[in-house]
Amino acid sequence: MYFTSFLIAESRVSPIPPFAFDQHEIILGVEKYQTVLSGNLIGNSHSEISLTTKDSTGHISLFIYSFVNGSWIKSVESELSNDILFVDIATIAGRDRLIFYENGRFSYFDPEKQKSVNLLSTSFNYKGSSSGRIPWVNMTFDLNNYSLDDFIIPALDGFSIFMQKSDGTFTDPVKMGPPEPYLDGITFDDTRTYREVGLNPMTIPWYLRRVHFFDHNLDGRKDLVFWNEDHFDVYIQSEIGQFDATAQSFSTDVPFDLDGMYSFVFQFSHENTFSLLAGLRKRSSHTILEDIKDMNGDGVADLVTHTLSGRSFLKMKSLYKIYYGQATEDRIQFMKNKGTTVFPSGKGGGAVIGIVGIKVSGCTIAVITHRMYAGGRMCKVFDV
Ligand SMILES: [Ca+2]
Ligand SMILES: [Ca+2]
Ligand SMILES: [Ca+2]
Repeated sequence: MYFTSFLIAESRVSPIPPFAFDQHEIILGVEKYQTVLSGNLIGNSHSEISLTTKDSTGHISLFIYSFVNGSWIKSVESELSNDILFVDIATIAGRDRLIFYENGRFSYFDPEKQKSVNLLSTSFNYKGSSSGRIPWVNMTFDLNNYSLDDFIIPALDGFSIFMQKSDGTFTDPVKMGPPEPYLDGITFDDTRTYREVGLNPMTIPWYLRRVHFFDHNLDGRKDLVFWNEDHFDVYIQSEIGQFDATAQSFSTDVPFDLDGMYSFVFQFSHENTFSLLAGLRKRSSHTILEDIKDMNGDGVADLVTHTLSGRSFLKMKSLYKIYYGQATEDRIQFMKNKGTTVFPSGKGGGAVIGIVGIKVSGCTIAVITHRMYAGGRMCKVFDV
């Protein structure tokens, strides 16, 4: 039936022109360290391309390329502070801005004034390298859907949330969420504890995997939710777009061992790396809280777990379970007897990139994206 639907839909689609895209080339120079990001930085009808470079003497420069009269031209060239540690693009007061972090403060670059403007100060304990390239580190998300990006800054003992006001300034931070649970853990290929490794461009996305974001109390506004050992802490979003400073808690009978895919790497620190890769060990199985999002399109968030089982770290089997969120009078419940299973075939479960729920021709399907050993990607599709 679905195949027939696709055929009907296909017959109504206008033919795609053979060359739907123009190809352009931008020469970005020869600096060894280059970071490219895109956004609507100038405020016209096209997005721009920003290039942040660092030369061999540590000088940091910013270039913005704009699309003008059919070609890309360099529209901004400016020196930036040499103390910048990482960059990002965020929506500040209605405009995309290149933002950067240095010396305990976030700033953005104003292309009209050709200078940096302070955004907020924070005692964020960044442990990334200050030499080499300038990484892209994203800690900005529009949490209340006001089209203004807010900051979630992780720390060892929770998260600091800075909400953006309409004038582009930020509220005082609200601290929320439990401490990072693996601070004394060691990954199987390291000798340092996670506490010693600290917050850097690789681990910051790991920390942020512990932030769950869905409408728990069914009032139409998404809430911030954290797994805290054996229950969830939820910080409810108010009708003015702020989050309660005090958490409510709720529990679930859905079984999982770990929260966030990153936590998987701390489960093997006592094992020999060669045995782990070659599979010369007992079979292990871990079930991870993968995500909480609406998978079947009914507007109620669903809880997705990912079980990885096997002997070799490289050949683990994946098993996804989707537990449908049940709307009660005033909140969502996740129950272990209300679910479905998605089993992607093939080995290398660790190569699974993610699972999303999308609607196609009125049906909702789960799409699992795999990273293939040849370097490409493939998707597998399941009805849910
Ligand atoms: Ca916001
Ligand atoms: Ca809510
Ligand atoms: Ca749902």
